[in-house]
Amino acid sequence: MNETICALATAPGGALGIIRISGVQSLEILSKIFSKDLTSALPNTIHYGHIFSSTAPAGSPSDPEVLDEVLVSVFRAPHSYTGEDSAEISCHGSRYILNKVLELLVMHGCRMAGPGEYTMRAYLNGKMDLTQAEAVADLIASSNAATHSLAISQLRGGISSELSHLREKLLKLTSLLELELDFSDHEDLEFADRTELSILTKEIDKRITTLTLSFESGQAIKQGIPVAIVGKTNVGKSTLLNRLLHEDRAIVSDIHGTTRDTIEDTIDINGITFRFIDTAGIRQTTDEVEQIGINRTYSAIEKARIILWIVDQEPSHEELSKICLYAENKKLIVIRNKIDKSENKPFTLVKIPLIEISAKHGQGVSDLEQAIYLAADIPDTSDGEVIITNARHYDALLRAHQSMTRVLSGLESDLSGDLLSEDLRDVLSVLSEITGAEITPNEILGNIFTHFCVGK
Ligand SMILES: Nc1nc2c(ncn2[C@@H]2O[C@H](COP(=O)(O)OP(=O)(O)OP(=O)(O)O)[C@@H](O)[C@H]2O)c(=O)[nH]1
Ligand SMILES: [Mg+2]
Repeated sequence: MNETICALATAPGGALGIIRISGVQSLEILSKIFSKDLTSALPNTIHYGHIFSSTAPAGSPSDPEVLDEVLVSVFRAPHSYTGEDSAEISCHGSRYILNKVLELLVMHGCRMAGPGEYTMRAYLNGKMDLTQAEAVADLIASSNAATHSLAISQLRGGISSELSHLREKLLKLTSLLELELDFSDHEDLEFADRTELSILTKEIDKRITTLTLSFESGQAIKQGIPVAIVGKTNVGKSTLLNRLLHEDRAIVSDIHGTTRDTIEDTIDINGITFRFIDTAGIRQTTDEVEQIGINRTYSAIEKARIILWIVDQEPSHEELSKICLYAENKKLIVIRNKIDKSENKPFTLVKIPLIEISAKHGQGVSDLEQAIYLAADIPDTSDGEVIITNARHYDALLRAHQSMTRVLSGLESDLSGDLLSEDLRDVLSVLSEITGAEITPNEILGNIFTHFCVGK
């Protein structure tokens, strides 16, 4: 933390490159290679000047030792990203220039920053908590509206404030229990009765459980929601995949059993990434390779969140019950394909959404996309709903839930208050672990920040 660090913050290849410096000596070191003395520069100011490649900057801008014309933004502690004195040099994007500037900074006393070191300093200097620091990495990695919205809401303290509400309630519960412990020999004092404590415990645990359950949606949003396209051979599964992707990704033919292996690709619908998996058509076969493909169809069904079951005629009673069996606990959409063919007769289904399309010619496909989007059932973060996307948070919340379950059964079996408050203290400490409010071991910090890019 005492060292001044530097790194390239932008990806190579652009017209400009930004080099970040942070630490007590930032402005002193920078002044040694810049045409102006910045040691007393005001906070949040921008300075135009030159970077000199020689150690002793000589006078005029036309000096042959000028390396680049740059803009330097100056930030002062504590009002900077890291909370330290820092600067950003906007250079021209040449690899040579950027490497040379970094070399000069290191020569004058900077150290090259490790991955995520700026954000780690921001956390250690109290500029943000751990969940917000993690959100920075998610924000940089966000690739669509949904992942962006999750990262922004976490960065703006969505999870932190949710956890602080929980913390308040837990403290209330702990204090009620401890009151009982401290004054249990005063018979004339009245304490909150245990039913009341159970109600409060259940309320807290319910919230924790909702958060842990949201992890599945969080993961799905981050990795793309898996959608399996299944059905008998030749019903048009691959044609639909190609239609959704707007490209000839899978081989289409009127030979039954064309698709042997699963084929996967992603598209965004209304800002959410869906991972479509085209599968081998299901039928009885003696072909060994085809059978392997069909087995893969079943495992794709298992992993999917949404199942698009395609038919090109009314499914038999037997097929329908098979469909319902496989789609148990999943969102199911039955698709009647090839509506452009006159021999393909309409039918209705009870309680199962049915969409009619022509994968070949495009009719009904945008309705299908909307149905898929709705089936994803993604909670809306814009109205403050918190979704857990991080495995570290999920793991901690699961532990919190386990402790709360122990508290609840302890309350119901009249366990003594001191044993109960021990579990409650565990929950409080788990919540602090998520936000990093308690001292976080270096190993965990290392784990979190190594996944960052250098320069952030
Ligand atoms: N008329 C019409 N033909 C279609 C439509 N969709 C698919 N087809 C045709 O149906 C045949 C089978 O299409 P595929 O997409 O290969 O079917 P599949 O379900 O992937 O078949 P398998 O991979 O063998 O399981 C092809 O000849 C397609 O051109 C449609 O909407 N209308
Ligand atoms: Mg196919």
